[in-house]
Amino acid sequence: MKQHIQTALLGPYSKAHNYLDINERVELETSIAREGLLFPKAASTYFQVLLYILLMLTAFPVNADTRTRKIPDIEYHSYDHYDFPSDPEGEKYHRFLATPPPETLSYTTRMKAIANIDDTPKKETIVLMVTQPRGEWVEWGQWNQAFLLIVENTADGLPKKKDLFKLFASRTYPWDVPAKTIEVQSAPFVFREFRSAEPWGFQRVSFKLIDLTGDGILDIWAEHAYGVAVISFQNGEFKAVCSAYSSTRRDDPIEYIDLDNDGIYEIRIPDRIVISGVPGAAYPEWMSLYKWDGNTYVLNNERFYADNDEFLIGLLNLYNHVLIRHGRFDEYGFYIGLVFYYRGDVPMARKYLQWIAEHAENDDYIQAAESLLKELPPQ
Ligand SMILES: [Ca+2]
Ligand SMILES: [Ca+2]
Repeated sequence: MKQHIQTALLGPYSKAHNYLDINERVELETSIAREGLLFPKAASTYFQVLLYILLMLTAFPVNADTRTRKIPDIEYHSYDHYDFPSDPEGEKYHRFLATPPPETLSYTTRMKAIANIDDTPKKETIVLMVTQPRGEWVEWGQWNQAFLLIVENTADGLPKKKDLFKLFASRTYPWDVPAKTIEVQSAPFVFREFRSAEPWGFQRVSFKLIDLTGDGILDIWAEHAYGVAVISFQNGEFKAVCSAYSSTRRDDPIEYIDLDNDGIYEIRIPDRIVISGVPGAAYPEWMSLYKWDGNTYVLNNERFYADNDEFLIGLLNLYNHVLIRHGRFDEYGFYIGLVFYYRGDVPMARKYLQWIAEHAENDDYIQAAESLLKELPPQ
């Protein structure tokens, strides 16, 4: 919550954006809290009080950055839930998906936006579509795969395709839509198998347009409960520049945030360290921080972990606790080694990572530790 409050006070969002973001966070977090995943009952009142404080804070103007950012001209349109399975106006975009889905599925248009997102003077229309199961038993909102379409609007009123992306899929599907696939993976050093029931039960999948890269051209931030994908117009084409899956049991939202107030956003993707084979072990949050390198988003975890004593102390405490009780510490040990690596503490990084390389049970940690050890300067 501390980070949220900081974001609310210092964040780069315009007031309108801030309000939207916070609302979305509240929606996501209250749904998580309701499920009792993060907050036991005793903590819920405390949680609510913090939410009220947060909402009050966001009611005040945020001046930090609005003076330099132009408010972009964007028109959003959401399709009505009750027009299930689809709205005829939204259906006109389904032809770009070309392939009819299997009989058990249908295409639904979720939302669109009209704004200029490339180097042509005209505005583009950006459309988010999903496949969803058919049938009376299906709840509105269940979906299997998402597609993002970018079209230009021609003089004769017929939209013309500029690009089409497969965004998120709850598994690999057999039908062949002529689209670029964004291979969404867990962030580096997060070795959680991405699993999901099919179809996804959570309803929300959406996008917003914001200039993340600071070049004056709006980028596409597409998000759902399990992950994010960012599409940016670069060197004459639309490209995926950042994407990751994350755990829905994270404490913090996936978010973009301008940490140094230079007009270029960093991206923070929190996840959970899963501890296997140790009953009752705490699953700490692991943050992956990305920065824009002028071309794409690259991992910049040094920025997050190098001076983060609090995180390291927390992890060391968990490590000691598990070590005493269970004699097992593979995952904590790996991440402690990794934090020392980011802090530039070579002897400590080597000590922990060497142990993992030689003794850990999970091959993912062994391989990652070995590759990190090679990056360290020779002894
Ligand atoms: Ca344009
Ligand atoms: Ca941009």
